[in-house]
Amino acid sequence: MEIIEQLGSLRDSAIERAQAARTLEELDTVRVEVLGKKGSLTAILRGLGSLSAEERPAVGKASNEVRAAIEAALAERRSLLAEAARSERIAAEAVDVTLPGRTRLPGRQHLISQIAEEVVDIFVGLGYMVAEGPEVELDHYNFTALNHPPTHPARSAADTFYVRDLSAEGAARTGPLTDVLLRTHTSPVQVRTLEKTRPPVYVICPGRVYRRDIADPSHLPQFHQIEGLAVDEGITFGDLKGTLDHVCKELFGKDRKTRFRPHFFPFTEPSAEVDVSCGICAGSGCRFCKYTGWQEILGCGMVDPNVFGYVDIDPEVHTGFAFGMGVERIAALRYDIPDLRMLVEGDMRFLRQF
Ligand code: 2NM
Repeated sequence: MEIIEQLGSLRDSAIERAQAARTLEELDTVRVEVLGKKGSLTAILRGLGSLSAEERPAVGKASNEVRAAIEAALAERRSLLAEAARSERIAAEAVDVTLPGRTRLPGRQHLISQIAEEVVDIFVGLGYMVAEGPEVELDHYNFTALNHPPTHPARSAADTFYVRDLSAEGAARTGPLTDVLLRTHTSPVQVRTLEKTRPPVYVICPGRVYRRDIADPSHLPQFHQIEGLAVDEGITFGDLKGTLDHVCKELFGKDRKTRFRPHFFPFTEPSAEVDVSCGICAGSGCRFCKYTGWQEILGCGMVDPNVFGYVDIDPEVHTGFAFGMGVERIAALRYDIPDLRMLVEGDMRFLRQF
């Protein structure tokens, strides 16, 4: 009987296709094409209606057997492919718990910020206020009001970064292009403070400053300073010495001594540089202090009466002392850092030591 033969070859080809399917998707395509509503088995069964009553039972039985055989082949292949897909997924998701983990270093404050904060905290402990001001500054606050004569070498374009205003108003402006600059110290913040606050004034000014230097082991064109100022009735050089000696002992240790050497600054008179006894040899001389027993750490002096004149303070009533220190320099002395450039290179192998 022709239809029985058709069913047999359909079964054989369907089973062969099922066994050849490489994925569950391919297998499902086989199922739909054979057993689905528009499938090839379904098409043959539709022809059943035209058979005689004698033929029908045998053909019906045969078609049920064919369907069962194809479904069995599909199920067998399906469980095989499902198991293979599962093993593949497990292999892909496998975690080797014996691999070393990725270390993530915690973030930290930069050494310069740590030291600046420490110095500021010492002065806050003495009752000083903290003041900040612009890094782009006027010549008036950076030099003139700080008693720098018009010809002072620090005012030259070789030492100071001058700022040109490239806007339309700036281009339209007449007059010298030398009145806006990047501040070379934080003293202008103190002048601004004296301009808007009457004594007594006790103020500490940390901040970034700029000088036109080539970076080398002891210079950076951008660095950090902390300057301080005390203005009150009856402030003396003794107050200056006592304050700075205390600060040096807080910063470097109680066993340290200080000495004040005469110096010159335009904004103070008299002026001095302060040395602290060497922390390595305690003053007997070693290579760290270049065999002097001392390390220079800051500059200071009594505020020049000319500076008071610019901010309308009567030097017969008020006197004051001021000082300034470089934060990078303090860091270098304290941790024996041989080259200030190491502080700005961002190499974590260096920075994470602190
Ligand atoms: C220094 C050394 C000596 C200083 C002076 C003033 C001001 F504003 F009062 F005139 N501020 N800072 C000063 C004095 C700074 O740095 C080495």
